[in-house]
Amino acid sequence: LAETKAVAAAKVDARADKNSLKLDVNVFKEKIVHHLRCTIGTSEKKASKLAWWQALVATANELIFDRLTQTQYTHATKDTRAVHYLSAEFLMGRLTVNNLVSLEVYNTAKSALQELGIDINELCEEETDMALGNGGLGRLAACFMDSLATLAYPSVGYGIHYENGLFRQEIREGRQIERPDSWREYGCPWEVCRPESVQEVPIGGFVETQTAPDGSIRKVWHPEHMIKGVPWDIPVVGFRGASVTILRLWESRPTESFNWDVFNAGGYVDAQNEKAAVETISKVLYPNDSTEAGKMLRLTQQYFFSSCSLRDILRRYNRTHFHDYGEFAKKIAIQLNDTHPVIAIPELMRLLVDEEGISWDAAWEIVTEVFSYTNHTLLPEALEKWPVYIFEKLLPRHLEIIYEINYRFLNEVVEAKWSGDDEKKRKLSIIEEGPCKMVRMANLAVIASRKINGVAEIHSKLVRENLFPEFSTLWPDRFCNVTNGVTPRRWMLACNPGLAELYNEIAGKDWPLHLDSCAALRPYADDPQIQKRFMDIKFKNKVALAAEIKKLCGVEVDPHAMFDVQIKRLHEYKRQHLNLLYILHLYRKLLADPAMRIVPQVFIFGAKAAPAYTLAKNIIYAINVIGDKINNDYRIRNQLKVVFMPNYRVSLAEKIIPAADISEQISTAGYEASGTSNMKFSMNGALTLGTMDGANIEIVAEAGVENNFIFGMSVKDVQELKAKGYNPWDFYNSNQDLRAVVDWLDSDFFTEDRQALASIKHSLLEGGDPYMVLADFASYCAAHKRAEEMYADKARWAHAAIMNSASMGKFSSDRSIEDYVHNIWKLKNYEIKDEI
Ligand code: F58
Repeated sequence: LAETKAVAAAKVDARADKNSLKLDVNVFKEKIVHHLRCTIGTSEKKASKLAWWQALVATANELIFDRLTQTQYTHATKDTRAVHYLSAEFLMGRLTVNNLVSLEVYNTAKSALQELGIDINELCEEETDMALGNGGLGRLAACFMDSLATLAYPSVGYGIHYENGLFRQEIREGRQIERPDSWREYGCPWEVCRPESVQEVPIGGFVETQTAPDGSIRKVWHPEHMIKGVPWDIPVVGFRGASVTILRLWESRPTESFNWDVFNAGGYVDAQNEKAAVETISKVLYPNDSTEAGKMLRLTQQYFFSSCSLRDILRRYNRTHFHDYGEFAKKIAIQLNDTHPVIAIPELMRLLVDEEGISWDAAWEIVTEVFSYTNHTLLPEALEKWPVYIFEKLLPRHLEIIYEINYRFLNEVVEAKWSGDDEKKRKLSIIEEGPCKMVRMANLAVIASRKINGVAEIHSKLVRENLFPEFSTLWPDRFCNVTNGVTPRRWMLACNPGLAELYNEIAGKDWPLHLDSCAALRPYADDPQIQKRFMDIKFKNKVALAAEIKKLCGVEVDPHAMFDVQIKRLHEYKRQHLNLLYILHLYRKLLADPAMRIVPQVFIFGAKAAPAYTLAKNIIYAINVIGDKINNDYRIRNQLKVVFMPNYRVSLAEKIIPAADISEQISTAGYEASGTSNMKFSMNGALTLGTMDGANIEIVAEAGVENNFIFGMSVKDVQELKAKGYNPWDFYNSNQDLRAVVDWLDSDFFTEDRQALASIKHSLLEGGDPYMVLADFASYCAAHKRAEEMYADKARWAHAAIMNSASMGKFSSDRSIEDYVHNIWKLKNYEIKDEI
């Protein structure tokens, strides 16, 4: 009894301690100083900013780990059904501000630091972004983790613990230079290594067919190597501490036994080589969707993290179900984020059939209940295919399993539907025949998944009708849509405190949990006072961005000018070069008529190009040299500025988006699956200048097409023009303005490296203009003109900005997650009590 009382008393103490840490500035201050001394091992006098930041994180971690334990306790005792989100990318960005805001201690921490003479903003700048992703796909996964934690759904994110995230971009003489991004060179204080959950994964070797005396056949894989997977856990804090979810990232290491054998045999150097080879697996994130290089390594990465994750899932399941797989599909949902983790499908078959001794049919039933697949692109070159010969080398048993899945599918399913139709079989087969036989990962995903979703209405329709028409005839109920969303905690509350305060007043403080409630601002869209308040917030954000531009680019911009922003991966389909052609067009008009006065405009770009994507790099170069020329041309009287902000990443987006007036979303219709920055911009009161593509369509349906600037061909127009035969020369020859700017690229007006800019012209004409830039040019110019006119009418602009911001309820990632939960994952959430 005495002991129980002591334990109870300790619990009460712990709770009181936590609460005071949340509420009391002095306690927070003491904790930071305590961690500075006892966790980081320095003193107030000596501490660097980095050390103070680490001490701040250690203080926050006290609250986070406590909540994590409570979450895990609740889920374990209730034996919950959980979703496992497998993604090769999680673009988490920085965590400090978000975690402090979610824990509701941001203001306490700020005051505590202030009393210690430290500015919290400066400390937060110490944190390196976790750039473990390329763009939208990786950032979506990060937003989903935030929503899963906030909505308290049992869930785990699984990915790769890349040593180097996406490269750091430097701009030298206008050109992109890639530098390594070692985001955790000195450790990352948010992550925890979990040696107790290490996994070992076999790879390579050969498969032996054993025949038992009764004639039955058994397959035995003799792998060549074992790879150790070491898990690193990053806790993801739900808003107001609703729950804490884990993002588990796998790091590859050599197994001790292998190294030891080689070492004993006298092969120290060989052992080191082996170590290096294995460590390479989690070394770098692939930014490349345009070359063949590194294919082996990339497939190895995908298999490595998928296998580690499945083993982890099985281990946890078997703790309570003791290898009885009858409940497996009831407890486990696995979401495949694009085709990158699709190798998990044959791997789960292999684990169940070869290692757990389950029959093929029973295993297939489980697999097809558990997996679902999200498609993020229709671009044929981005649909992954792996050469069969690579599979033979790395994953010989998986290849056999894939053949078996394919055989059964073609002979049972396709044959039943389209008897004798070899053409259908050829098209639907997982294996593509040809000089180099390939494994089509998307076909494998569709054949094995319970649900297949696109990421915006129009995209899901195109997935059904254009990408997988036969599959959707076979299994119409498998196909569905889940429109993307973004977390309002990061993309409004944390990055735009001025706007957050306005919504607190108008919509109440729960708006970050119920974004629909922001609609309360709509009735005020024409109220002069609210308009002024809204636009003052925007102006303040623009002043801050102007300072950042000065710091990073050395260019002076006027915050009164219209800030026109395009930030996203650099790709021809996203058409940064269409934007550039318009800038050239404006510049030309200004030069032609020195008396001309336009709405002053600042064009802001941020983009990384895949290192091997030459044309994309040339577009970056063109933006920089053209910008340089324009920014220094006194003749145009500062009416036009062009800046390329280097090293675009999540933390930079957080500074740019709240300051934007115009959001450029100008992909060729049918190519941008959804887009997610379009949602972030609208939430923060920017107007979309965009095509009817991806989620733009749904955004303007919510915010009003009259409050945005839609232009260009629709998906149908694009299809029709393509069918008719698109000839860019027709547009070039018939539009003088267009011809002038395209020709300007092929001159030495902007640079001596004429070739670089001329390559853009070349792709638009001789190259056939694959993304129909020229076809949309005139309509794009007209949309710009409408935007400039509206910007000159302050009240009309403020109305549109407010209507956009206040109408984005649908695009909270909480809504996306609820859609996944109800239509795909079928989960229940649980209140996490503060009880242990
Ligand atoms: C993006 N895909 C889509 N891929 O382009 C975008 O429309 C969508 O909103 C977003 O996914 C989320 O659904 C994307 O970001 C990549 O980054 C590739 C990953 C593999 C290497 C090449 C880039």
